[in-house]
Amino acid sequence: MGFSSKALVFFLVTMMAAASSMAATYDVGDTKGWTIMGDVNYDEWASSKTFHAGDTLRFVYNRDYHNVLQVTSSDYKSCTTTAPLATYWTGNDAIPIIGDDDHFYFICGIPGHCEMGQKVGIQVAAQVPAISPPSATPPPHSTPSATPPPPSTPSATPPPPSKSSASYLLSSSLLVGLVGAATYLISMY
Ligand SMILES: [Cu+2]
Repeated sequence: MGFSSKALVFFLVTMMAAASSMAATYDVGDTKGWTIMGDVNYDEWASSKTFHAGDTLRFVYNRDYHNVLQVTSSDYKSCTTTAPLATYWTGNDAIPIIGDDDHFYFICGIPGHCEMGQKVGIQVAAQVPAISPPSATPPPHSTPSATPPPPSTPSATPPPPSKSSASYLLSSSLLVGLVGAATYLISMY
């Protein structure tokens, strides 16, 4: 059991590290997309996700009716469309999230849309807690993982245990043999 639980922990840690390093793509508004229809609450949508640097935000919309402006925090709040940091208008904009522990703000530049709620603020999670364990720990981890092998070798001992029980049987039969021999020798006298 010791081995399997250790193996399970190792497996989970590996999977978590792999998962945390895996980039994700988030469709803004999910299936509803980037729109003023359906009263989509983009704040709610954003707060339901955890964004990491390396992930991708995808805005899917009808380019005839909407666009995407990346704006400052204050322009996001005031729905100011005149000084965007970046502008996207393809109708299927994949925007890579770069920088961790940061905020990114997007609004629709079509008059009135931002005011109607077509705006989303993205908080990128700090990588320190998420990534420093995987990246910084790997060295320590790889060392511990070098240590696990020894445990895994002892755990390869499960077979040995069965052998040790066999050797126990062996030694006990040997003991019986010795006792028998001793008895024989004693009887010789
Ligand atoms: Cu719009």
